[in-house]
Amino acid sequence: MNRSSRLFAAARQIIPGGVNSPVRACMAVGCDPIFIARGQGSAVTSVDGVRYVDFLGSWGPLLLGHAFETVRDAVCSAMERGASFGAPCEDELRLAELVVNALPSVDMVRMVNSGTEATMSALRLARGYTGRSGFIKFEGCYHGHGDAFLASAGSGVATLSIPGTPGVPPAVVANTFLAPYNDLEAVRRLFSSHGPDIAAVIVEPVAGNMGLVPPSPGFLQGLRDLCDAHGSLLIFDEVITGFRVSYRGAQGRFGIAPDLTALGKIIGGGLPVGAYGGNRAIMESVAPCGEIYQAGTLSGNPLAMAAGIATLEELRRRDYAALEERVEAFCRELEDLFRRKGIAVHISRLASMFTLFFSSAPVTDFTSAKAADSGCYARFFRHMRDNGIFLAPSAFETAMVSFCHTDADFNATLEAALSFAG
Ligand code: KE4
Repeated sequence: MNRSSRLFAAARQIIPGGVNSPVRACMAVGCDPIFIARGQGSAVTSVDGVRYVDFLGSWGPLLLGHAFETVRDAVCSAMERGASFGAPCEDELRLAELVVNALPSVDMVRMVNSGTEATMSALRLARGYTGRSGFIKFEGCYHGHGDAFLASAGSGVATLSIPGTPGVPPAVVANTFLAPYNDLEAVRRLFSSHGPDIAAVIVEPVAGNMGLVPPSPGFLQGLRDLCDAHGSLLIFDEVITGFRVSYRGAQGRFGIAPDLTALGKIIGGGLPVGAYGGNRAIMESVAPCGEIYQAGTLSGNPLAMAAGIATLEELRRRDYAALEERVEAFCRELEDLFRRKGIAVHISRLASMFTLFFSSAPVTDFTSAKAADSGCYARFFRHMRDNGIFLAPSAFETAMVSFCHTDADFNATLEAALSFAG
C-alpha cells in the first residue's frame, strides 16, 4: 500500500469519504483519490513522488498555475503582517478596485469566503431588493451547496447522482424553478406562470458543471430581455468564468450586463475567496448601508486579498487570446485522434477550458450531457492518470488549462490519449 492509499484509509476514519469536498473522492471514476504533496506550474506531485500534468487546476483558481511566484511572495509577505484583523485593510480596497475596474456591470462588490457564499448572498440580495421569492436556475448548473440551489444541480450533485435535496426542507426549494440550459422557451413559460414572483434568473454564462456547455447564440441576451420585461434581476454566476473566459469575464466576452455577479476561484488565486457585486442601487441595499444582511469573520481576509491582487495584476497583462488559440489547437488534435480510431467524442471547449464527452452528439444541456458515456470517461480518467495526466474526476466537470501549460504537456496528453484509444 503506497503512502497515498495509507493516508486515504486513515482520512476515511475521521473525514466523511476521506475528503473535504465530495467530488474529490473520485467515486464517479471508480478509483481512490491521490494525495497531492505539492504543485508547481502546470504539474502536481503526489505524496508518493509521482508527477502529473494537472488539468484540474484546483477546479479553476489557478489560471497562472501552481505556486506562481508573485502570488506566493504576496501571501508570504502578507502573513508577516498578520493573518487577519477583523477590521478593514487596504488590500480589501485594492482587490475591490481590480474587480470593479475589470467587470463592466459591477459598481460595488462585497468579498465573502467561497463561491457558495457569493451565490447565496446574491440570491438573498435579489429577493430582498425585489421583494419576490421565486428564482429560476438551470438543470445541470451548480451554484454551490446553498439549500435553495440544490435542485437538479451539476458538479458533485450530478457526479454522485444525489437524488433531490436530502436535508433541505421542500419549502426551501419550492421557489426554485428549473429550466433546461439553453432553452429560452422554457424560461418564457416559467415567467408566464410565475413572473410576478420571480426575483432573479441565475445562470452560469458558460456552464462548467455538467461538463463545459457554452451558451447558444441569443440565450444570454434572451435572459437579459426576459428579466427586463418582468422586473427580475439577472445574476451571472461567474465563479468559474470570472477572469477565466476573458479578463472581463463572460459579461465582457459576450457583452451582456447582468444585474449581479457572483465570483470566486481565480479572484482568490487559490486561497478561499468569493465575492458578489453589481450596480450601485442594488448593492447599497446590503448591510450596513442597506437592510439586507450578510456577514463573515474572514471576509476580505488579508492573505486571500494579497493572493487575489497578485493574481489579477498578473492576469491583466496576459494574452488570453493566445492561450485560447493553443487550447483550441490541442482540442482539435485530441478530437481528430479519437475520430481516426473511430471513437465518438465531442470536445466542448471555450477559452482555456474543455470537456471531452464520449458522445457522437453535441452536448447543449444536462440531458445531452448525461447521455454521454460517463463509464467510458471513467476508464479514460483512470488510464490518463496512470499515464501521468490528471483530469477532472467526473464527466460533469471541466478541464482547466493554465498559462503554464506547455506544448510538452499537451503532447504528453495526446500520447496518453492515443494509448487509450488503442
Ligand atoms: P465554492 O463554494 O465551491 O467555492 O463555489 C461554488 C460554485 C459556485 N458556482 C460555480 C459555477 C461553481 O463551479 C462552484 C464550485 N465549482 C465546483 C467544481 N465545478 C467546486 C468543486 C468542489 O465542489 O469540490
